[in-house]
Amino acid sequence: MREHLKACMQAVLEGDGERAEELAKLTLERKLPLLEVIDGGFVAGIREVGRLWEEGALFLPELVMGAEAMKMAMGVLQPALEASGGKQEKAGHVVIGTIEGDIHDIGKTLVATMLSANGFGITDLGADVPAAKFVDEAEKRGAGCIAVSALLTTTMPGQKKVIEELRKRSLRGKVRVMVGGAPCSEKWAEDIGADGYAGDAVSAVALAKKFMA
Ligand code: B1M
Repeated sequence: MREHLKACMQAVLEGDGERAEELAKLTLERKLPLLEVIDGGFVAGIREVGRLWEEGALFLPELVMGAEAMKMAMGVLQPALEASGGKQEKAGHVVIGTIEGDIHDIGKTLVATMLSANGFGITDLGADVPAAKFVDEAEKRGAGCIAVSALLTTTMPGQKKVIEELRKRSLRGKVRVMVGGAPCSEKWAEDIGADGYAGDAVSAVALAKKFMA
């Protein structure tokens, strides 16, 4: 298992999409624990890419190639991860997306997949989503929760706009707001008046369950 995790991490670090995809397929063939492989292998790889990029040891195209390799692996693993929850009663509906100005969607998609695997109905709006669009969709779907991802310090304030938009439409009491993404924190959630913060996909599921209880 350790060797497999190392290989997954390395494939992302090298921006080798074909190898990442091959390793993801091997993960399924060998019936290895999906979350452990995603977190300890592919996510570890993309975080290391980010660290090296910040240090100036990698260039932007290498960052993009690492992200592409990560996405190719996730393309193979997501259906299996989604199916791993089995058939469950719908736990409620969540509208999820990455806020306007921000195109980071890997973490958000992982959260959406995990929520879906745990019985939540999901409307995934993708990335670069205006605040009003989250609220439009929540209204349309009768969603109990809006989950807003932000990976950039410059786009985090957009999460607050979603809450303001809910207030404007007198929906704040009906829809819970969860925030997440690397620069967010419990304190940030409190500061902007969100209902909660989740640091990873597993805690996002726990928080959504708490909201819907
Ligand atoms: Co960008 N980028 N990037 N990038 N990138 C970061 C975020 C950065 C920290 C890198 C760095 O400097 N070390 C930095 C932000 C600095 C800051 O704001 N302080 C940065 C920057 C600066 C940029 C650009 C501005 C670079 C440039 O163009 N000069 C640019 C911005 C473009 C834009 O959005 N407008 C940019 C572009 C890109 C790529 C396109 C190349 C690519 C994204 C590809 C894609 O997503 N389709 C990319 C990547 C890959 C990264 C890093 C390396 C990895 C992000 C990732 O996918 N992590 C990242 C460094 C890092 O995070 N360490 C970085 C893996 C993922 C599984 O984790 O997203 O944290 P994460 O999600 C976790 C949790 O946070 C949580 O659960 C997930 C699973 O555990 N979570 C939620 C996430 N959303 C949640 C929502 C929830 C609950 C939990 O409910 C609402």
